[in-house]
Amino acid sequence: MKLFRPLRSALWLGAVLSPVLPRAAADPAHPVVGFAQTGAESAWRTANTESMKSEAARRGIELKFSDGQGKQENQIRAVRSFITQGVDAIVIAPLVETGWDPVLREAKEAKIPVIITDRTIETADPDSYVCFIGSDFAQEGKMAADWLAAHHPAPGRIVELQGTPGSAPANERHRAFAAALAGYPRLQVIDAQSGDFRRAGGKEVMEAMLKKHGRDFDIVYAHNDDMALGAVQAIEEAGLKPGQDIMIVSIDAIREGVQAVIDGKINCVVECNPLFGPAVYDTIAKILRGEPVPRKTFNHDELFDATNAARVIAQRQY
Ligand code: GYE
Repeated sequence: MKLFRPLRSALWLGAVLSPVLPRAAADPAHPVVGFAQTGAESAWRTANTESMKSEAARRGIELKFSDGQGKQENQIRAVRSFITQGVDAIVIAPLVETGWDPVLREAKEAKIPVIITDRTIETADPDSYVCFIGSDFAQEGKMAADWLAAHHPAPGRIVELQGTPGSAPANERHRAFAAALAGYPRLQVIDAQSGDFRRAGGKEVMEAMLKKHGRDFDIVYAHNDDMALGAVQAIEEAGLKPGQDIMIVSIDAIREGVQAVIDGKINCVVECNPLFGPAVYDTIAKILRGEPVPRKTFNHDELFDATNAARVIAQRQY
């Protein structure tokens, strides 16, 4: 099995035509694109922003970028301003799953196609956006649980560091992990709290968990590497050995996460690839040419532990 495969090997589900007809003025190769980003909470997010910006520059695409600073209302305001400015396409990385319908309706009325990237949404009108490009968070949660079951033979007590409440990755990574764990009754989640996908959040929550539970847990499941790296700090400051006294599994596989696996401080990272700038702009070009696009494109994500982390670190692009 090849251990690192680029984004090209994405999985496509179904094909759709844009529910709105592209406007005649749009140049499919050089469109004006508005991108409403969630914020800058993690290294994953920084890599995602960089992929969107650098690929736009490389292709001569005018990108209007908005950093939502972790607030949905900022993102909604940005989308409204993209509509007013008459961009050719709008890309949203939605902070949370719900609450998008009114602004999506406005984009549809303005005949501007919307691409949802990174995080999925719940909507009453499936035609309110054209397609989704991102990772399969349920699959990632299941991979984390299956890895733990295979590598933690004794009964295990887990603390779960959750992502931003209401966000698709926090919801799905929690749900799928819990569902998979039901098949491994010796592994049990004893407590869970959100660290908001931030390193400082992961550290604070882990300090509180160590104070509350002492040595009564021996596994940490973190919804992202930044929180896991924050937890590593808290565990070390408590005089314990992360990766040994407490097994740590997390998601993203940023370079620092993979390095922590090599250093033995994190035991396993499940990959979540943020580099989908090229896929997003290819998709926009197709939409603007009136061609069908896949309704959902999932990145192919790998898993790295002590058996393969050293082999892949040099190729990590984020
Ligand atoms: O895992 C986390 C980030 O939505 C997949 O958001 C993304 C998540 C990613 O802050 O690090």
